[in-house]
Amino acid sequence: MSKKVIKRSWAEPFKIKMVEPIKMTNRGYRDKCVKEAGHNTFLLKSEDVYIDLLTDSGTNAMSDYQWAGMMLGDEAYAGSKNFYNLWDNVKKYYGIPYFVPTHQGRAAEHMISKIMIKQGDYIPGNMYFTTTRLHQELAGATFIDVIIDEAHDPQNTHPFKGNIDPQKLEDLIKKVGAKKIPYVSMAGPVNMAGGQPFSMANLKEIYNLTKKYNVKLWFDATRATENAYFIKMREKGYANKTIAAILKEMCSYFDGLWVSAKKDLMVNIGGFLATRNKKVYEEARNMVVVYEGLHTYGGLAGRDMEAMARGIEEMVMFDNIKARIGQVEYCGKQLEKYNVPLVYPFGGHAIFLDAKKFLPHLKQDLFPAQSLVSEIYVDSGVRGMERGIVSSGRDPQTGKHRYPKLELVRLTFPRRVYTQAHIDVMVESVAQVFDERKKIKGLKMVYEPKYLRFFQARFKKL
Ligand code: PLI
Repeated sequence: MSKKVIKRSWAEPFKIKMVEPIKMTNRGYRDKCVKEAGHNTFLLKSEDVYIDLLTDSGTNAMSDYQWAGMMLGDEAYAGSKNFYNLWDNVKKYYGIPYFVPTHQGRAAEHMISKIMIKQGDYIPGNMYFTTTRLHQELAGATFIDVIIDEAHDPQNTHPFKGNIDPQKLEDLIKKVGAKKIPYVSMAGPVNMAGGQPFSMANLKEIYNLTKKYNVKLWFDATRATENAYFIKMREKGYANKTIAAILKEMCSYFDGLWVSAKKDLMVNIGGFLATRNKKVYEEARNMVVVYEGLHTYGGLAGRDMEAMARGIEEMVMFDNIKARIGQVEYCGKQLEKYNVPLVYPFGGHAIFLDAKKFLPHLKQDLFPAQSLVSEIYVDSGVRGMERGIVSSGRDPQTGKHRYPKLELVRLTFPRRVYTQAHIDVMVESVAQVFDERKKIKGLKMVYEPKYLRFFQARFKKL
């Protein structure tokens, strides 16, 4: 037998059974579309988008196994069989006993914030997420970012930029008192930091710290399998563990968790809350009937819950997650060839462009990331999302813009949807816009809604 190492390129662990045609448009048409959308990619019509990298939320391609499950929907108002299948898999894979389904992640965030938070409380977290922080603030809390400093530096290559700084957390507990902190909000990977994971060692340290002060620890487990993948690849002692085992170990340190099933679970709609605390469960189960629907469907159809139950089984398959993160990595490496400024290390769900470095001639008040994402759409029909000053919103106390250190464009990969050739086109377009970056003059905000302004704000070109 030859000892020569044979090269094998990376490829997806699936083949395509059904296709959805996409419309090809020209630059003049897209220029008109983006003006009508107020230079906000959330306001574009999907049919005017060529490659849609706005989000990986609910935009995934389900497997034949999931579609087959959709046909087994038990659409009973109460006690649907699919609810019990889903609950079984939540117990089996997340290891948490009590469970309430919701129509998506923010509904679970709303419930847990209302149940746990009192006016004047503080919620420490590893950087913010838009909907998570808003629900915490609406419930009366002040959010405090306790992520490690490295997370705010796009060039820093720390392998676990999602880690919580234990010193920052302990200082906060000592300053405001543990009674004012109903829970620590820990996400993994951290979306706004560039899809950056936390390490198991950090999680254990934070777990011990919260136990010392009798503070609860809650998990935004929306993309938890990506965090588990990074632990397997980067942390000593985990290389031979399965994604399922790492996920279970991660969850074992938390008092409860919420999930937007539209990500890891590879479905188009869904979410849930899971807790170890019977009292919290009873309250959530009661709240869900006010805001979502009965506690055995939480705003979902039976068929959606079946697709979620089956999605849980697929999300922990190593080849699936490896291909997903492999696609992000491939994209990053291609963009590097053109010297496009990026966030490092490459994240789990998206490639993030560093708009401050991309457009150094634009002050943050001129919305560099918003300008950049709008230009990329005009260039090629590729749709991304702003993750900078617009997403960050205004400080509820002062009413002034928050000025985040990270001013980014996110190009997000729906699971099992686009091919390497789509990525190549996107890379060529970003490289072209980078070449012509000096022409970009910035934007002025002309309409700003009260909450989560990035979804609906409108802009005009300067
Ligand atoms: O979009 P929802 O309501 O199902 O989930 C809210 C939500 C919670 N946590 C995290 C980490 C998210 O990423 C998240 C939603 N993310 C979206 C929509 C995104 O485009 O990243």
